[in-house]
Amino acid sequence: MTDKDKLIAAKEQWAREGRGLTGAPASPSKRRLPPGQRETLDFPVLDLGDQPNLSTRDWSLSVGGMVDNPIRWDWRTFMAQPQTEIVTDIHCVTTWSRYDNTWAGVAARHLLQVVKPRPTAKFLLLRSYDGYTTNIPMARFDDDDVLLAHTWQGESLSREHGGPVRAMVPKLYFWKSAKWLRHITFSDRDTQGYWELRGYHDNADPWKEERYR
Ligand SMILES: Nc1nc2c(c(=O)[nH]1)N[C@H]1C(S)=C(S)[C@@H](COP(=O)(O)O)O[C@H]1N2
Ligand SMILES: [Mo]
Repeated sequence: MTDKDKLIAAKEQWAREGRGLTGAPASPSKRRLPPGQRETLDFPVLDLGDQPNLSTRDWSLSVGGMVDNPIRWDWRTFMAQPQTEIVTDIHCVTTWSRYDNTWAGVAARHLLQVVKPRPTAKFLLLRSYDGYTTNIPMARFDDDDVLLAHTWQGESLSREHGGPVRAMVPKLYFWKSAKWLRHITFSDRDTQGYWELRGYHDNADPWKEERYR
């Protein structure tokens, strides 16, 4: 097995064992830290081991499925959209949390205004340039802190952290925040993504400890 296969196998095993699950409520003195999490000051890199090397010229985002106005944005068009800045805490299912990350990019709510999902569209599937996929309920994507981010802490998002553009869905575990974002499909049906097919939760709310199914 390669290192990458070993890491994936280990994470599948943790999902089966329910690793990280405490069942405990968040302690009131640590309201900021969801149950079973601990704060880290560095910014670990986690992915499937294949980090696409995309210049902004190679990158584009397409959005389709149950929307009235499908789009394909190249870098220039993406950057011409209204820009938003947010500060978020990151909560990774592997139990690290990182506070106060400043992100800049295009708000999910702006994207929704542009593509106009049909009322029947209740689920999103995000697809990335490394083949990664993850599903997000519409109700969680349609939030004022969800961003398609190109900047972290004032710097262009690095390749290892998902540049040129990644999703940032602060209220869900970090695996929902797809790096190297390529495509979003809206659907009336929930299609599981890479980790969801391997035992991770469809909703992924850290405050409810929705780590695994
Ligand atoms: N495209 C892509 N996005 C991804 C992943 C991946 O393998 N590929 N891994 C996810 C997981 S499991 C985590 S914890 C975070 C890690 O993001 P980071 O490397 O910036 O810390 O990215 C998520 N987004
Ligand atoms: Mo993860």
